[in-house]
Order: sequence, then structure tokens, then C-alpha cells
Amino acid sequence: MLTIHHLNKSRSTRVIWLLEELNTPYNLVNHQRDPVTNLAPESLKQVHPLAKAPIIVDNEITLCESGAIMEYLLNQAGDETLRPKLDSPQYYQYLEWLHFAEGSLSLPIISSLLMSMETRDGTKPLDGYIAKEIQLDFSYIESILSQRTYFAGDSFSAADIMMTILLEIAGSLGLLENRTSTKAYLANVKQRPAYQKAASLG
Ligand SMILES: N[C@@H](CCC(=O)N[C@@H](CS)C(=O)NCC(=O)O)C(=O)O
Repeated sequence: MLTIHHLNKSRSTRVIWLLEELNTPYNLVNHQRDPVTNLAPESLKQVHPLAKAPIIVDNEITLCESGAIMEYLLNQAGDETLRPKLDSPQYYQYLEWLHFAEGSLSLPIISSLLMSMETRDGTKPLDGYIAKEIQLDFSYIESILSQRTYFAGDSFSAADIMMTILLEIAGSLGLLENRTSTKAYLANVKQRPAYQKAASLG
């Protein structure tokens, strides 16, 4: 049976909600935020190196990112009610909102939340959060790219196109120092003629 790793007061509520809508049976594993830092506990790191909720484990699949998990669960359930049909125009509205939540809206909302804490108690949770995330994310990316040619395995995919511009910005900010696999990956994908055509347009 599928396991959902749930962190209190977190985005993993999204996944539990979807599982309930789908009537999909699941094991629930609860993790509690550190009462002082409000961060995820060590127990979550043992499930996935990003140590973020939600995470699901289903046989050989361990998956984080709530949007990806939603798609996975809908694919598994073969559900026709909680997303529009692939060949309908509504499907692309669905896809836009699905990605908008984490891809665009999350950044200003979470930043505002962390800045409101700063105003209240004078601590600097946003600074701490950014430093922690950069270390965590680029360590994870480096470990993946030291094992695979591309993000999703041996074949180039649209996931590589999504990741590249952010890695380029990270490189320009000096965040890829000592990340040799990431730098080699970037040099490799940037040799693609299609990338070069796109980049030449400014
Ligand atoms: N984009 C990710 C964000 C995951 C995320 O940041 N989860 C938060 C909870 S809402 C978390 O685990 N925070 C604990 C921590 O960073 O230590 C998603 O949608 O799953």
C-alpha cells in the first residue's frame, strides 16, 4: 500500500486530500516540525534527501513535489473526474494552475510568510531558509547529476529544459562552485543546437 509522509501544517495536506477524494487506501506516517526552527525533522530526511513534505513511497517509487505526486496519484487511479481529459482545452487550464501554485504563487506567499515572522520577532527566517534551501537543493542536484546524464535518466527531456535556466542563474551567482557534475551537465546541455538557437534570441 502507498505511504504518504505527512508533516504537520504543510503541503502534504494536499496529497491526503486528493487520496481521500480518490478513495485510495494509504498508510499515513506523521512527522512533526521542530518546535523551535519549524523545519522538518531528521526522520523526513531518511525518506528523501530533500527532507520536504509531501513525500510518497509506492513500491519502488519515492516521489516528492506535491504537483508531481498529484499527477502520479491520478495516473495510478486512472481517475477521469479530478482532471480534464487530455484532449480537451480545459486540460491546459488545469495544467497551468497545477504548475502555477508551486511554480509562481508559492515564492511570493512563502517569502511574505517568512518576512512576517521577521517583523514579529526580529529573527531572520527568510535568510536562514534561503541558505538552507540552496545548500539542500544544489547538493541533491549534484548527487543526481553525478549518477545520471540527465535529470530523468539517460535521455534528455523537457525536465532538463525547465532546470537549465535556473542552473545558469545559479552559476552566475557563484552557487555552483565545487558542483563539478552540475557544471559539466550544464556545459553538455548548452551544446545542443536547439538550446543555442533559443539562447541566440536573447
Ligand atoms: N515545492 C514543494 C515544496 C515542499 C516544501 O517546501 N514543503 C515544506 C512544507 S509545506 C517542508 O517540508 N518544509 C520543511 C523544511 O523545509 O524543513 C512541494 O510542492 O512539494
